[in-house]
Amino acid sequence: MRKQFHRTNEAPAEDYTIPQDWESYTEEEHGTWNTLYARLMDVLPGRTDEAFLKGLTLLDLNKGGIPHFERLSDELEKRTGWRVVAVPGLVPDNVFFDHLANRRFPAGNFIRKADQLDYIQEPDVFHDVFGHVPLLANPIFGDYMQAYGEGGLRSLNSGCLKNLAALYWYTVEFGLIKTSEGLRIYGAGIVSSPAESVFAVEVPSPIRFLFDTELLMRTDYRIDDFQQTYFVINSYEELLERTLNTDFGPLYERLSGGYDHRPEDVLSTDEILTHGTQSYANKGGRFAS
Ligand code: HBI
Ligand code: FE
Repeated sequence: MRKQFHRTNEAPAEDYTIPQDWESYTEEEHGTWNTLYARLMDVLPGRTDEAFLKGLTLLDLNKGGIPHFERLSDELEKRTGWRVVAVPGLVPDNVFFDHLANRRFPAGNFIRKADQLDYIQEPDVFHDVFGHVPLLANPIFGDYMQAYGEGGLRSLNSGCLKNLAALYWYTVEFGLIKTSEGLRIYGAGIVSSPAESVFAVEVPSPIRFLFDTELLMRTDYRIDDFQQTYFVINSYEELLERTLNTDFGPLYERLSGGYDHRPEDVLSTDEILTHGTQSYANKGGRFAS
């Protein structure tokens, strides 16, 4: 049995890293990875960005079973300098930012139980590795993730961490990208969910805004259901440039440190790709009878 570090009183290492302990994954746990992988591959082609699919293949994440972090990291490091380190679950913000700023992606080493394939509270190895790691093989996206970590470290005492968390949420986790082939997914929270992968690009319910750093950082989000709002970038270059060129000092002064824009609100000045009927959320979402 895998040790559940976060359920013990054991003191964590300062950087919260633990051994992945790859040898102790059971056949059933590798099977869970394979089941989730196969379900996603039924829906992702044609809905997710090519850069994501390219990363999956480049890094051999399609070879079956839970990846070995050291071997995966050696491959990834050759391309963009990123490595994957194992952590027991969510880590404190300062620790998380420090890892990203140093091109280490912290990934949960445990995998969800076979009877909870669709909903998990803490990011597991499938979400973290399948969802996040392929795009770290993309040089521009890799730079964006490092810049986010550096921005996070600089913002620790700003009182605006909620706003910065929204930036991560609406890009790294739930971002959409416009391509010559149409709207595509790149956010890890979407690509690791078969149902939201269809919802995010095809269903008329959610609003899809063009990327706007300030609006995005003012916008609240839900963590327990499909998003009511997505933000769409034109390219990873745009995402990186806009983030690097934003002066967060004055921005934080304008933001209240909280959210003053609800995800379902559409302002007349906003640049909108689809207005969103909100029919899904209005019917009660995931909890509809
Ligand atoms: N820890 N392991 C892990 N993974 C995350 O995505 C994560 C975290 N700690 C903090 C955190 N995310 C967020 O608060 C950041 O987006 C700000
Ligand atoms: Fe994530």
